[in-house]
Order: sequence, then structure tokens, then C-alpha cells
Amino acid sequence: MEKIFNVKMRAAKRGDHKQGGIHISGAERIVKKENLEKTVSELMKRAFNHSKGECDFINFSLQELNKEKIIKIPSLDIITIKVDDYKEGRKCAINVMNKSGIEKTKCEHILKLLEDSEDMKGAVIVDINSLKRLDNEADKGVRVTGMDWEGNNVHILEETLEKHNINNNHVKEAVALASKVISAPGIICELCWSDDPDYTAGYVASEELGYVRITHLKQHGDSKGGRIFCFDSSKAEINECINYLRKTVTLINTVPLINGEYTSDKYLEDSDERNK
Ligand code: WAQ
Ligand code: MG
Repeated sequence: MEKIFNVKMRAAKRGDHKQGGIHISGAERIVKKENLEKTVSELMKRAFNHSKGECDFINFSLQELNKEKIIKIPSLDIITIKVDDYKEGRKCAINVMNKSGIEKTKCEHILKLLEDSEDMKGAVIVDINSLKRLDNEADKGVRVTGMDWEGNNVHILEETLEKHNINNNHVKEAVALASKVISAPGIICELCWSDDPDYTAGYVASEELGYVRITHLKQHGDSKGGRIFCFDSSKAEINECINYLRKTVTLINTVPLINGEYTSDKYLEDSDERNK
């Protein structure tokens, strides 16, 4: 039987993350053994060519996976909302989160949490009932690991994204991550924008709305980004959810539909229509 490996890369400058180095880049893949060398070399190139600066430390880990424990999940579909600037984008993000079923004042609070969070490695998890943080703050957030596109889908995925001019690593990895996050027990929605200074787009994801990209959620040049997972503590146990996010290996076995571009007004009007 063909062996499958999880390859993880993390890169930093001024030394190892564990000795205070500054995080530059991180990524992971799930690949067949025969593709290990190619994958390691791609990830190494990525580490050395990052807008956050040149790294002087890279850590690789390669681990064989138990194929029987891998679960397959579908991709979220993609919609893009075009906004003029990040202020409009953040307002729009609040409205989209609200559409996912969270009260508007709570959505405002959640967005502010992301705006105010500093130097996170993973995601903040917030309970949508009490608005309390459920991740351990000392850990700098929960890292989701063990997800990727199923090998055979990647070419179709890239062609599909290419047609809409969104074939880049940010989109590919974020859609895979969000699809896993939304499939986790108790998670209602996710809000994210990148920490890469030259990548201003972000998204809100939910089961019903899919992966809703918003073209600007921060100003160009800003290297503050993050992720917030909104969790409903009446629906699941937080430990079960965090375990799933950290440990369950998931492959995305469908290719997303790309449902066009909207202005924020048009998106909100249309989704009101859909919900009637
Ligand atoms: N698990 C949890 N949180 C993570 C993970 C992970 N595996 N990876 C990154 N984060 C958190 C961490 O706090 C980062 O600072 C933050 O998210 C942003 O990470 O065009 O590139 O990898 O469709 O910079 C959105 C794409 C791209 C929008 C998001 O995030 C589009 C992106 P980045
Ligand atoms: Mg980044």
C-alpha cells in the first residue's frame, strides 16, 4: 500500500520560534511518499521567498499517517464580495457573520477581538453565548493541522481558481482550512485575515454561507492578521472540538463551486432573498 505523509514547515528569522525567533511562514501538506522530495523543496522555496522577510531558520517535520484514520470532507463553496477598502470590508464581515446566525452586537465584539489580538500563532476560539475565550491564551491560539486537498483534485481545483484569478496559496490553503474548521463539532463560523502585509483579502466562513471572501479586510502594509473561530457551547464540548481541529486528519475530496462576485449591498440583499 502506498504510504502517505504529513509534511510540515515553519520558518522564522532571528532563530527558532522556540528561542524567540519571529515567525515568517508556515505550511503543511499531505502527500504520497513519492512526492515528499518535491513537496519539501516547494515549501523551502516558499519559506525563502516571503513578503514578511528572509528567514534564517526552517523546521521540517515528515510523519507517516495511518490511512484508515483519514476522514474525507467536502469543500465549502466560494463567493467573493468586492469592497473599496478595509473599513467597508470590516463592516461587511460583521454583516456576513450576522447572517451566519450570530447577533450583530456579538459580531462587532468578535471582530474587535481579532483587531486587538497580538502575535497569534493559531486561532482564538470564542463562545458565542458568553463571548468568553475558550482557547488557552498562553498558547497563542489553537493551530489547526492535518488538512489538505486530496491529491487528484488539486489540478481541477487550480484550473477552477485560475479562471477566477484567485489561484494562489492563500486561497488554496484557507479554503481547505476553513472547510475543516466548519466541519468541526460546535463551530458556527470563522473570521480571518492574513498576517502577510501585501495580502489584504480575508473571509467569513459558515456551513450555510460557504467561504465568503472579502477583498479588503485590512490596509496594505499591515502585518496584523488572525483567525477567530465562533463556537456554540450548547452544541458540543470544547475539548472534542479542539481535538478534532488539532488531530483529525482530513482530506478535502470535492472542488468548490465559485459563485461569482458581489458588492456588499448586493450580497446582503440576495441573501435576504434566499432566506425568505
Ligand atoms: N490554524 C489556526 N490558525 C492559523 C493557522 C492554522 N493552521 N495558520 C494561520 N493561523 C492564524 C495565525 O494567527 C495567523 O497569524 C493568521 O491566522 C493568518 O494566517 O483570498 O493567508 O496564513 O480567499 O497569513 C485568506 C485568503 C488568507 C482570503 C489567510 O492567513 C482569500 C492567510 P495566514
Ligand atoms: Mg501568513
